[in-house]
Amino acid sequence: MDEKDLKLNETEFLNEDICVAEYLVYKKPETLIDIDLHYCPGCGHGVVHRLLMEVIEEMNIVDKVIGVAPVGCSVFAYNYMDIDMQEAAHGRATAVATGIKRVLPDKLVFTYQGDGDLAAIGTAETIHACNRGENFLIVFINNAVYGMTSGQMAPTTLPGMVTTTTPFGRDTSITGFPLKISELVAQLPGVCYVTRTSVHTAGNVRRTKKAIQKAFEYQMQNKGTCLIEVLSNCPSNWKMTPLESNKFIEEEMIPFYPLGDIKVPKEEK
Ligand SMILES: Cc1ncc(C[n+]2csc(CCOP(=O)(O)OP(=O)(O)O)c2C)c(N)n1
Ligand code: SF4
Ligand SMILES: [Mg+2]
Repeated sequence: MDEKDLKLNETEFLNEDICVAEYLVYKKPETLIDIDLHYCPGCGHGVVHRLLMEVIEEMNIVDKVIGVAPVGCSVFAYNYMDIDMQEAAHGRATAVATGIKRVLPDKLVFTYQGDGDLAAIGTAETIHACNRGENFLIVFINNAVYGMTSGQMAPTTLPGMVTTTTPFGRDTSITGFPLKISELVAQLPGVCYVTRTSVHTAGNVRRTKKAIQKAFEYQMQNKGTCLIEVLSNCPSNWKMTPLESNKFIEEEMIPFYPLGDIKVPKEEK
């Protein structure tokens, strides 16, 4: 762009002049289907959907990828992602992914699961798939509640956190402590990569994208199970504005669920 182009004089430089292909620096991935998402404003699910589709397109693996959708707010993930997708019963995504990956080992498989799906009803499937070292990626969306069913306590709900089933705050003497799934599965020898990211700031969105890319690379190298936990906003059930929900992640969730790599492949240490 030369100086003349940069002159933002309304009469000379209309919007149509800016919106030309040669100035394009960002576009929506084609595999992110162009329909309205049903997610609430400020929800983290849509951001993670976009990142997955960006990575899959950039890595040129659109025809190789199979996703497994969960039950939860992202139950319709297959309506938004223009790739091969399979729905699983609540909590059973890693069992379904095991079958798919074993029958079609050349495919790149990922599950997409909320904390209720993965860490409550699906705890057994998750732990055993990780313990078997199944060679696929688990994308774990931790918003600390059962979002879809109106915000009940999940195993990941923070101590003292108010939910519809813990109206006085989560009392750990009654309900136990939040399950740190990432730290748990990182102990298992079949698991190669575990990291915790978030989508509440631009920098963390970029780090989440990088983690997804790395996990697909490890899967191509048959390294075992990868799990990416994403701390994700649920403004509706947290009864917050989207901005307040970003602050909640920063000030309440991250101190309890610290961001960063929990396990990386041996040769990268
Ligand atoms: C077998 C079964 N049990 C319970 C439900 C009800 N149910 C639907 S979604 C959900 C929780 C989803 O929470 P989470 O996985 O955290 O996803 P989020 O909506 O927060 O993204 C529950 C309990 C169900 N659909 N099927
Ligand atoms: S209820 Fe929460 S998780 Fe579900 S779409 Fe709304 S913000 Fe997202
Ligand atoms: Mg949830």
